[in-house]
Amino acid sequence: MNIMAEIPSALPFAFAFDPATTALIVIDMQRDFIEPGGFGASLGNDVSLLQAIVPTTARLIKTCRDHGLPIIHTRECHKPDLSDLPPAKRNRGNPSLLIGDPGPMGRILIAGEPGADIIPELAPLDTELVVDKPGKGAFYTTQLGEHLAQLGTKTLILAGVTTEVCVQTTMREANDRGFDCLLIEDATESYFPAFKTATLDMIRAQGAIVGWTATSAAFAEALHD
Ligand code: C5J
Repeated sequence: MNIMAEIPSALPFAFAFDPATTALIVIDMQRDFIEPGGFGASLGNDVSLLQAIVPTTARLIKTCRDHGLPIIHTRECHKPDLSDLPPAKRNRGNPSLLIGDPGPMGRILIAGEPGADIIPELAPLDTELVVDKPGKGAFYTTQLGEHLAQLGTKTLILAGVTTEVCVQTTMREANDRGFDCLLIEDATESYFPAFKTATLDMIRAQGAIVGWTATSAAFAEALHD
C-alpha cells in the first residue's frame, strides 16, 4: 500500500511522496568545503555561510534515520593517482592551487585525505552508503543509480553544498533519470547567496522543471516528526 505524505507549502506547488520509496542524499558536506582552514576558505570563500546549515542538515539526517529512510552521502574526490581527474577539471579555477596539490588539510579533493572527509557533525553511519564522485553530479561514473534501483527509490530528498554546483547538477541528473526531487532550502548553501537564490528559482520554474523545494520543518511535518 502506498502511504503518501504531503508538503502543502512546497514550491512551486504541493509535493506528495511515499516515504517507503524515498531516500535522502547529502551532497559533499566535506571538511575542505566547510571548515575554516580548508580548501574553500583558502580560496577566499566565506565558509561561515556553509557552516550555518550544519545544524539543520544534522536534524534532517536524524529525521530521516528516525523514519527509516535510506541515507546516501557523497564526497567530491579523486583517486590519489588522479586517473579519474580530466585535465579540463584539474586546470580549471585558481591556477595556484589545483586538485591533487597539497592543501591545508592534505591533498586537495583526494580520497582518504582529511579534507575530503565528511565533517564529523554529519558523519555517516556504517550502514549508510558513501559515494565518492569525481564529477559534480553524483550519478556520473558511480554506482548511485544501481544502488537506488536496488532500494526501489522513486523520490530523492536533496541537501548539501554547493547549491548551484554539485547539488543542482545531481538534482538535474536525478530528474532526467525519472526521480521526483525535493531540495531542502535550509539544508543547502552556496558561497554566493545570489547563486543559491537563482538555483532555487530555476529548479522550481515552469512547474517544477527540475523539482520542488521546501523547508526542513515542512518536510519533517509531512513525516509527522
Ligand atoms: C561542490 C564545487 N560540491 N563547488 N563542489 O559543489 O566545486
